[in-house]
Amino acid sequence: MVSTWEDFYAKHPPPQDLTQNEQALKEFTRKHLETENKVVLVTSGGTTVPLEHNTVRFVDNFSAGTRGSVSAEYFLEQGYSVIFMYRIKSLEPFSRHFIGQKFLDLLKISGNNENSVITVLPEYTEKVATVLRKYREAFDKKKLLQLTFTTLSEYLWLLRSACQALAPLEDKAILYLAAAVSDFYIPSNEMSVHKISSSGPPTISLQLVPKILAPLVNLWVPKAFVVSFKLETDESLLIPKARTALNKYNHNLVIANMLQTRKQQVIIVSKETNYVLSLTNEQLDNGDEIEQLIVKDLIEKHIKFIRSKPTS
Ligand code: PAZ
Repeated sequence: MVSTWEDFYAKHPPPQDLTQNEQALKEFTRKHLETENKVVLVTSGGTTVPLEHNTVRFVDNFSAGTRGSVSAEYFLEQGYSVIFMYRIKSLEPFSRHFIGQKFLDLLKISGNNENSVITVLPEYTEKVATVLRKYREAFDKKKLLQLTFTTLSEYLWLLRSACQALAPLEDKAILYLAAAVSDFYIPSNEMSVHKISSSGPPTISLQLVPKILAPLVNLWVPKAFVVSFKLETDESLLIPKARTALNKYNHNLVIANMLQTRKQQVIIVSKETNYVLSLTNEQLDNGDEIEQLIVKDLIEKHIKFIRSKPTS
């Protein structure tokens, strides 16, 4: 059974930090509305689907948040302001360059136990400085707002609030929906309250998540430039499914990618055409990022989209 999106919101309470996030969204979009900046909402990382209210176990997915965090940096570089809505502990713009042990490998310690001095190794200083400058500029100029979600329900609540905040920007807003959002969930009223007992095999029944692109495109941000992503593992389904989504929701673009090759190749699917953006193996080895090509291509389309609208 598929419930409607209205049902979903009626049956799942808003996250506790929603009011605070809505305030931050309102301030951010008000400022950019006044200065007529272009703003992109980037969603990134995967949603979880809890199996219990007191959650011990949950269904998750593979997304690391690479697509979203890398794209956010390129949008900032192109002068866009960015609302980065991401799964807690997935990759974030700027800090993604220094995750895990890599971060410690950049540092040198000298002095003694009472008087330690920590510095960045000379061979890494330029890289750290470049990233740090961009990071400081984004935050000091208030061009980047980061908001988090973990569960599917938190994602859907925050997405709706972000759309409502972006709506006044009309065609100056891009929605770049790169998060890997679960297609299945357990409705709140069917979820076990406590940790599911392991005394026998549990029967877990998942339901389909209502398709949120429909209200998003038609009701929440009807004038924005909306880009969704389509991920498949069976190549023969990729383009047909991307095109079906485009025809069904009538938004601007679908970016289609295969799980195995997503860092090297994507297919841009619009109403008129579809074409490949890709990196050669050499470019990939050099550290080039496919998101740079995606964002460049998209911004050209967004500018044409804005120009095609009658000025009021
Ligand atoms: O986060 P990541 O870089 O590991 O993966 C990116 C991606 C494959 C999740 C994204 O490009 C995408 O296709 N998102 C939509 C997935 C879907 O719901 O079809």
